[in-house]
Amino acid sequence: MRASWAVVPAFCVSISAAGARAASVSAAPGDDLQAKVDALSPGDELVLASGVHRSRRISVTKRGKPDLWITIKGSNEGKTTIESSEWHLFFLRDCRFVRFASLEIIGARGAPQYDAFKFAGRCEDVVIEDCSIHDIGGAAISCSGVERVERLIVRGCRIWRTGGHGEGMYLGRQDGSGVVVNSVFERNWIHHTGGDQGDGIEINAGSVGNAVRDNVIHDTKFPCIFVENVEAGPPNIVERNVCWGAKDNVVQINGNAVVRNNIFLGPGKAVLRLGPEGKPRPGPGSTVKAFNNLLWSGGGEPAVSFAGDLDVIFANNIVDGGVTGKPKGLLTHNYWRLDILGDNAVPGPPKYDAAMKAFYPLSDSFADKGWRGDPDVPWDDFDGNVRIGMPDVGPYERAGTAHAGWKISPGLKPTAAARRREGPGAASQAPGSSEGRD
Ligand SMILES: [Ca+2]
Ligand SMILES: [Ca+2]
Repeated sequence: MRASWAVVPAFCVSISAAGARAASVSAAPGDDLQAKVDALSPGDELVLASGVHRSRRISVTKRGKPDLWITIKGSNEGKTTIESSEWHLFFLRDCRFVRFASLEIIGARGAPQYDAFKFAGRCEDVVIEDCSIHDIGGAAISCSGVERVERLIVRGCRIWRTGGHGEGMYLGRQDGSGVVVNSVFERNWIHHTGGDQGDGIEINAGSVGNAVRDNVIHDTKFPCIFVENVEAGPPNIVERNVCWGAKDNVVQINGNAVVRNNIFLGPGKAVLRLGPEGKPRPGPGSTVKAFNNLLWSGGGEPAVSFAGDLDVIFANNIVDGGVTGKPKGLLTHNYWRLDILGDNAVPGPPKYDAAMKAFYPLSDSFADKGWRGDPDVPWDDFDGNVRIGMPDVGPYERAGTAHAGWKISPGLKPTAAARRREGPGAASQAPGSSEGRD
């Protein structure tokens, strides 16, 4: 039975496993959200009722505990929208163990440049999930003014029509003086970013040890994924993403990263750029490993562009398009459509239906033609399936003549577990997708 908000107790107290009092508090449209957030203690959750809340900046400086997270979320009884009228809706400073979920965030008409989630100081263990962020005056997630952010997870979010500099996510300071590390950005759908730059996900200098995986990113201005970091440290892992369409390079990786099992498609300046534009400045940990990617430009335009001074290990990739620049490093077991660099693992044209974004090979010509000479060569494929025998060349491990995995389309990429539950071809559920405002 669905209870109306009038009869739901506004304050329910329960005793957590740790023995602390944890409360669930609700907020109705018109309530003072800052006051509600200020009153939260470790373990508490604030549930915003469905409807449109209008708010100025909400400062979040709360610290939960490992077993007592603080949660701020929308009601599951309908869409909860927060319309922001001021710079930076959620301003997170020095917070820990805080989770945001199931919120739609939009900018008020005529609001100035602002970000939906703006981080400052030192934040750890923050989760933002299943949110829909669009028509805002700045970035959706901005860490441009932080000292250090660690273990940030952004998952299952749809982000579109950003403004200002326009990044979907801007992670770390440009000059490396503030970093985002050991964080995960997964299963997001980022598209039609706006503003004057509009990168999809941008990881800046000194930000290392992050995972960017299973995202669907398309129709951006600057690259869909831009890893600017060239510094040493645990590499940034970019895997199982599908990206298409940028007014710049579709994906640009400047250094110290493992890029594997991705499907990157034109149009764009180059589909994958390895190394900085302009004068290369490789740092001490700059090697880029690119394994089992599909790079498709659709013609003679560059599918891959090498900066030259950057060390690469480039194997098991399908390069369906042109090549610019001269690589430095090891290139082996790749398929080259036009210009052959090193060996060519597979003769003849690839057999897949590019017009339908269906790149599962229609023949077994790529099967077992790959290389396993590096520990970062993937053991799974784009769909999350285990690779059998030698890795196949490209993002898919062929198992049978028909593709049983997710069909590439705008929307959230479903998890392998969800696909198994729902069967092949199951439509992905995207937050905010019911609006049809693409
Ligand atoms: Ca940018
Ligand atoms: Ca195989």
